[in-house]
Amino acid sequence: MTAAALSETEIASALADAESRRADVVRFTLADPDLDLAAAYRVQARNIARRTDGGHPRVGVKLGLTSRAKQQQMGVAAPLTGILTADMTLGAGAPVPTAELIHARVEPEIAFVLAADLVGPGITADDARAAVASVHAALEIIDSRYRDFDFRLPDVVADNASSARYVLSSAALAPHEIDVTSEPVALVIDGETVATATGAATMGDPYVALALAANDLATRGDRLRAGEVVLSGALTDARPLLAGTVAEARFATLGTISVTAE
Ligand code: OOG
Ligand code: MG
Repeated sequence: MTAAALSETEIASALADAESRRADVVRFTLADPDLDLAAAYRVQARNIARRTDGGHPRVGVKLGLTSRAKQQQMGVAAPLTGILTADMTLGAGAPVPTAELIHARVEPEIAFVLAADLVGPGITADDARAAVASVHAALEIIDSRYRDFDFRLPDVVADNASSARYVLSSAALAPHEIDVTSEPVALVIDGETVATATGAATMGDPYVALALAANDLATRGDRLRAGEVVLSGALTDARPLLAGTVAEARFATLGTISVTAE
C-alpha cells in the first residue's frame, strides 16, 4: 500500500519532527511523484519561518549539488539553495554534537561573506565577486532527514538542502587575494586524505555558484543580503562524520579548518 500524498503543511511538520526527534523519514516523492519544486521551496520556507520565529534568525544561504562529485554521489543532477539560520553556526573549535543528528556527513566548501546585497535576476559571476567582502574555508555538516540520504530534488529542497551545521574559518581573504577557481582542497578524515578537488569543482567557478544563488532566490522574490554567509557547495563528495572523528578541509591558500565530532 502506498501512503497518501501529504499536504505542504504536513510535509513541513514531518520534516521538523524528524529533525527534532532525530528519526529519519522516507522521501515524500515515493507517495507523491508529482511533488513539484515550487511546493518544495514553500515547505522549506515554512520550516525556516519556524526557526526564525523560534529566535534563530537567518544568517545566510547555501548552495547544494553544485559539483559533479556531489551530483553523482546523491543521484540528483541539479543545484539547489537552502537557508542558513543562527542555530546552524558552529563556533571555531566547537564540537559537532552528533547525538543531535541522524547520520551526519561532512564536506569541504568555499564560503563567502557579502559586503553588499546581490539581487537577481541577471547576476553574473563578476557581479557576484564584486559583492564579496571576504572568502573563507568552510566545512558543512549535512544531515538529511531522509532514510539513507535517499531523495529526489523536491525532497531535498523541502528538507532545506540537508542543512544541519557549518563552520567558517576565522581567517579570511579579500577576493583579489585568492583565485578561488584554482584553489586546491583536501578533505582529511582522522589524518587520511579521502578526497581532493579545486574550486573549479563548483560549476567551474565558485562565483558562478554565488551568482546562481542570487538568481535562484530572485525567482522566489528573495535576495542575498550584505553581511550574509553563502556556502558555495561541496567541492568533493561528503563523508560520514562519526563520533570521535576529526575532519579537516586543508586548503592551499585559505588554510585549514577542522571539526571534531563528539
Ligand atoms: C544535499 C545537500 C548538498 C552540497 O554542498 O552539495 C550540499 C545532500 O547531499 O544531502 O550541501
Ligand atoms: Mg554543502
